[in-house]
Amino acid sequence: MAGQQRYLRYIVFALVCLVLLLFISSSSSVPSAQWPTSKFKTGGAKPSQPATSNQDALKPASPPTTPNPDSKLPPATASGERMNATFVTLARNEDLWEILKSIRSVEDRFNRKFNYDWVFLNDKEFNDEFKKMTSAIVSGKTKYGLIPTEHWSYPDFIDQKRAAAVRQEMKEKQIIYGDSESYRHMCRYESGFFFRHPLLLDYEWYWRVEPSVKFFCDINYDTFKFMAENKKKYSFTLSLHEYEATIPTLWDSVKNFTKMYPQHIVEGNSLKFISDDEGKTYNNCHFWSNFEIGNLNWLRSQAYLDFFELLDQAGGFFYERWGDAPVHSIAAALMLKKEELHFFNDIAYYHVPFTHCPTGEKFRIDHKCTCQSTDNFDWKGYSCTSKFYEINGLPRPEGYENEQD
Ligand SMILES: Nc1nc2c(ncn2[C@@H]2O[C@H](COP(=O)(O)OP(=O)(O)OP(=O)(O)O)[C@@H](O)[C@H]2O)c(=O)[nH]1
Ligand SMILES: [Mg+2]
Repeated sequence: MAGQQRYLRYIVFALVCLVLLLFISSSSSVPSAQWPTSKFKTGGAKPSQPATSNQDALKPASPPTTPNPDSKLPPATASGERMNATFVTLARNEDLWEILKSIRSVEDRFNRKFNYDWVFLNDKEFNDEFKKMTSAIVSGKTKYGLIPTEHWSYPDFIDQKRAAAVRQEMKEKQIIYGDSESYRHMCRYESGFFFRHPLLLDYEWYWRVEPSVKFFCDINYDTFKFMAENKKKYSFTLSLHEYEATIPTLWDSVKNFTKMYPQHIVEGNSLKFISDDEGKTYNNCHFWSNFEIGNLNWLRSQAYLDFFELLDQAGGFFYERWGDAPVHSIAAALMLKKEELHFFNDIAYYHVPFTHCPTGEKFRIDHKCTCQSTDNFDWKGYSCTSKFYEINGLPRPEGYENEQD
């Protein structure tokens, strides 16, 4: 009996020792404040896989396959002066989650280095969640503006019954947004009012951003400064042909404008971009306005205001479905000099369903692009970018043939 008890004591003692040993060995491999430091500084590629065991975590990080020399990485915040510029977004509260994706993309590729402000505009008050979430990820100041009712409602001279009948007709014809009232207010607002909002009066330059857009390449210079230094007033990344059924009489109004205000039509303009017969008809080419970097003072100029006023009086925002893209584009083509327009080939961009992905692999590698050249819309038949190259005598980039239809 005594022998058995001694035997049991030995077993208990051995078990306690084993548990103690196990405890000591596991606590010694809990990571302390002294993580192994990699030979490669931040900015260099990290090991592609997380360590699979505590043992692995203690090994020095394996060398990255494509080290990025620190000198090639843009600084977190670019030095130098800033332009008087802001991002601007028109959005509804329910656009929050899609606009956050767009902002993240803009910040990652550009604005984290420059910290420009962001103005949000809405026909209803922005709610607290919208303000909280957007201001959390914009690196500059955020401002939230309510659109005055007069800028987002029917002017007196519009026959609302006629407008409703048009919407019904367009619905039957299945014209995209043809039956939408809010879409029409949006197009009219973007055409004639956003640049007059009190929050925008403080700025000279704007960059328009919509929900659900993507930017695919690093932008390592100040695009606003580029615009100013190169005397640019309006810019684009994608261009295409407008859906004719939405603008049947737009060109008639444009012709009336050129007759009434010949002084606003500048010499050396880009008429050839928008008309193939010296102004008789519109070829439907326009810059896609969901992306724009432009000069607010130009939009606030008498020439542009006269243009908008004449179009507004013609009623086409409600009796047809004129978009702000052809309106801005026609104005830019007629009232700016050719050299004042800029194609931002280096801003790789997506808005459903089109992509601008810069032609040429070297550029895409150097700028860490994530877009696929086969998705590039520039040289496809429905784009107008070839025409822009043609009228400006620009040579098309090498390899464009492989990106045609
Ligand atoms: N506040 C407000 N913003 C709007 C309204 N309708 C559209 N917007 C905004 O106006 C811009 C253009 O609207 P979209 O719906 O994107 O129009 P679109 O680009 O022609 O069409 P999508 O292909 O749907 O993107 C976006 O920034 C929208 O968030 C509206 O009724 N109120
Ligand atoms: Mg959109």
